[in-house]
Amino acid sequence: MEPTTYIWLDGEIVLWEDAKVHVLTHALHYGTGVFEGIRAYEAANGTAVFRLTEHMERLHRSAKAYHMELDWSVGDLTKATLELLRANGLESGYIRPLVFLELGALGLNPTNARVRSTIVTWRWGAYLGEEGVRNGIRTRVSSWRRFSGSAFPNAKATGTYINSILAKMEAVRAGYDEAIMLNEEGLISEGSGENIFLVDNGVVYTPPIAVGCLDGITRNTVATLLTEDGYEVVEKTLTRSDLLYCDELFMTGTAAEVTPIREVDDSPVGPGQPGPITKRAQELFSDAITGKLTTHPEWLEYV
Ligand code: PPE
Repeated sequence: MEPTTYIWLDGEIVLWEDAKVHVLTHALHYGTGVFEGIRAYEAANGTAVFRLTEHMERLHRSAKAYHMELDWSVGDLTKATLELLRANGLESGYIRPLVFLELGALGLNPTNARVRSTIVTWRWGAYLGEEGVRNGIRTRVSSWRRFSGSAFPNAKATGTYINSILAKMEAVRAGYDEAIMLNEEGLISEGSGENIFLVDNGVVYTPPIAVGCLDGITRNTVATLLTEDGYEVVEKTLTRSDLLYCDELFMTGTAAEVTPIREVDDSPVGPGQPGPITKRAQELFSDAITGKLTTHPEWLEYV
């Protein structure tokens, strides 16, 4: 990762190398942090952050799930993000807000731990590779189940990502690009850091949030754009065999954007290359993030 000059830390803009924490930070020991992933793009009228307010609202919801009291409102955090992007002179990039428990408590009762907040920005290219975005990625169904009943699956908490990391490492070590995770009941949930969509006979499907996948903002964006473009988009529980017999599959996420899946468990998806609806989703998404699409001006917050 290429460092930028500044980091926002508890209300101040500090130098990148000065944003440090103590080794007794509660979050290091027990994973007590909540975070977001956001992207800024070069849009029609300059640099704009995509659905910034909604990401910061989700950060607040994640914090609530773990009883973390934030010192900063959604408005404070959006303002801080825009200031930081300006300070770093980034015309596009990835934004990582993180709220975590620091000193004041060790052991499993974090009541007295100080809540700290930071925002970091840096340049981050295609999450699953440029090649993956163009031609699709190779995936396997993970032997690890996406937890759904043992923590809040819809809160982006750092500790729970150990589950996704196991799935990602297993997939990559076996030579695949990404894992597809089933929930504890064996239904399709999502990727290690992406939601999943399936196309069958011209209809677009994605698992409902109730299976335990993240309420993805890109998921919502793509479902909205495809619906407005005339496609039928349906939330439906999906099984492993649906992956095998469908026409198209793709993943969505802030980092992954819209990435086609060309293979599941060594079987090609459809003809083994990105299908027309996947490509349409990529096109619509690209128009939305760059401001070419005029129907959702509320999604872009300009720096
Ligand atoms: N599911 C999971 C488990 C997930 O982590 C993400 C985002 C999504 C779905 C998609 O959500 P959204 O970004 O709101 O569309 N994963 C973030 C972190 C990736 C990472 O490696 O860290 C991201 O895409 O920024």
